[in-house]
Amino acid sequence: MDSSSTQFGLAYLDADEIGAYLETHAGHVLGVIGFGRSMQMPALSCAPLWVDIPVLGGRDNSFEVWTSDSPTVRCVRDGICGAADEKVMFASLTLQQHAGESLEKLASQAYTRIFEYIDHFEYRHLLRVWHYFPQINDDENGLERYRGFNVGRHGAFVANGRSIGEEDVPAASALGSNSGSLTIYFMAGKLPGKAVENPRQVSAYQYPDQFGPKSPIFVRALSVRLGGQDCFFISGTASIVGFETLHQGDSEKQTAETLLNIRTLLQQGPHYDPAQGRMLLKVYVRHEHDLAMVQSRVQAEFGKACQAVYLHSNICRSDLLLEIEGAYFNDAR
Ligand code: 3EB
Repeated sequence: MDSSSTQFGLAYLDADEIGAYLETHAGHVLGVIGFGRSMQMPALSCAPLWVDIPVLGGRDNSFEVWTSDSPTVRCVRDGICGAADEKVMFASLTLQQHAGESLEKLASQAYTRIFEYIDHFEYRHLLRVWHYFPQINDDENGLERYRGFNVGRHGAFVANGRSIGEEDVPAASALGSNSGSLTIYFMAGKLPGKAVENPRQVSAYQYPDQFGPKSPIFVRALSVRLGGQDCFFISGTASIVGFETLHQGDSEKQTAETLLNIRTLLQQGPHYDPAQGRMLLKVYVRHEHDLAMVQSRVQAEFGKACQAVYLHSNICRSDLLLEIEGAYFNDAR
């Protein structure tokens, strides 16, 4: 494949594939994120981003690579490095949490910087955001860290005059890492995407306050046309119906419920066709011993053509045993 045939989209790659892939797609790369054990990376236009979450299934690491069908340009400002084509930008930031500083404050600072960055380059619409930070379920100043994170994110949306509703809220994931600080990467568009909610679930930004003083801000999925394809970004999806966790302590039932939620979301999306397109999943399991069961159910649901990466990670509610995020690309139209 030469770079002129690069598609817009995503690949999950092994360590022995990444070098050649980046060469083939030189000039078209939007972003590269490594999971698992860090290793020497080929030269990239931004420093390599590592997330300390172990990769399951016998691999040491895995690479998430976003590419564009068009040439990309580097965008650097205020410590945020990214790349953009004419429609979307992809960038990341890592914030250190210093002693005496709350995750809430860090989350608020991170989002304020993201808003400034995307506004400056005029890709004002957040489409997809990934968040990783350690001790996600631990207490910090009397509040679970994930809930503190939500307070900070919410505060930044309000302080920056961003509306909280279907308009301009991104699809997202928030997972625990083993070390590091707050790591966020994101995709933003010149034009907004179309939010897709799950009729089986209350919108996350309308969660009642039993899940924290401020609700999370993400939509369940987002559909956007990029690179001549319909792209469907599925947020981290778990065994939640309404706003409650179902099947506490039962990973098999949680897996079935999660897959039903994803199936439901795909049915809301405008252009899902199981016989066409490409499906990629990141599957986060809290307990390694659930891997084989989850793998077989995911394969039964999506078939072998679906590319899935399995990661060992804490989920943002302590009673959730797994969470699955996805991206589906269809160029049939
Ligand atoms: C949930 O449905 C599970 O806080 O950005 C999934 C995706 C979840 C994104 C976020 C949280 C987030 O509430 C948790």
